[in-house]
Amino acid sequence: MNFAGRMNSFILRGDKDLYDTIDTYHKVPGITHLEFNYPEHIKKYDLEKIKEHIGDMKVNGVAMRFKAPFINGEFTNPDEKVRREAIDLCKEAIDVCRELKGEVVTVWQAYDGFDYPFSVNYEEAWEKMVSAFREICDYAADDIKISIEYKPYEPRNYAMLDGAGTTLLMIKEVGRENLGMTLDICHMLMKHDNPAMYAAIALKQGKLFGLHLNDGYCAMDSGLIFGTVNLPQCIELVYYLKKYDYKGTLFFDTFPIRECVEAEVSQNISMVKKISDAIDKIGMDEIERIISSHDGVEVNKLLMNMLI
Ligand SMILES: [Mn+2]
Repeated sequence: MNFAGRMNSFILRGDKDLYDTIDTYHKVPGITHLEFNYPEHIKKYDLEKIKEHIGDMKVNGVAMRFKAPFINGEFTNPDEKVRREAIDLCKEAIDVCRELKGEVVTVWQAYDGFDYPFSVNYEEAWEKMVSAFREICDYAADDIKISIEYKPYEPRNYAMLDGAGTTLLMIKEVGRENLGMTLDICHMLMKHDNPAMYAAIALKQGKLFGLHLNDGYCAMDSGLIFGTVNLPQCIELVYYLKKYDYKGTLFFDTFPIRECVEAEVSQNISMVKKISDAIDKIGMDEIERIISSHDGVEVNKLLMNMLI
């Protein structure tokens, strides 16, 4: 399995910069890939020096972090000049992703949303997103994937791409092979989207381009250790990853603020592996049989067997 940890888990603690963080991830057992925020982790640093520190580690990709000039929207910004800057920033991220030998640019549109009724022309905003994604996907051509990470709200009260269904609709309308979806469990829980259900649908369509593993209590983007709150749903998600033999990188989008970061990352890896082992012990065929029984009691027995 491929695993990546979050750079900011170390950087935001204040005692490590990006280079130290890369060096530290080299030493965390199980971590195979690195993932960078753009422009956040790249512009302040030297790209050649970053590559030196990456060494023999693999890079999964680059994730867009839109800040100050985009607070009124990225691809839906009413100011065409700002909208253009957002698209160009994605193209820069694609260049950096290529340079670092990454595979996917993740796009979280923090500000393409709204706060007040009557403050956005929804049809026009939708069209602006479709055309922006087409341009970005065409620039990425066939060597880089573009993956939409939806989040239902925060920092806006409403996001335009607010759920898995809306995101899949956007992907379908854009109609580009290299456009897919990144599912973040906390974001899904905030929307009341069941992680396994949309992972299964996206996997079936070949559109699951990224996974952000974490856990939480639904109301906020909690960023807790995978499987610590909604364990049955997390087990169900891993079952579908195994069913479709998912080969992508599992990125832990968690926020160890009080915990030892290395220990927290290791615990996430250990949780995924333990769940995977528990599934193997029962067997995929047996789980499939229980699913097809549509029997809540049988399902509960399955969970109990997994936990013993
Ligand atoms: Mn995420």
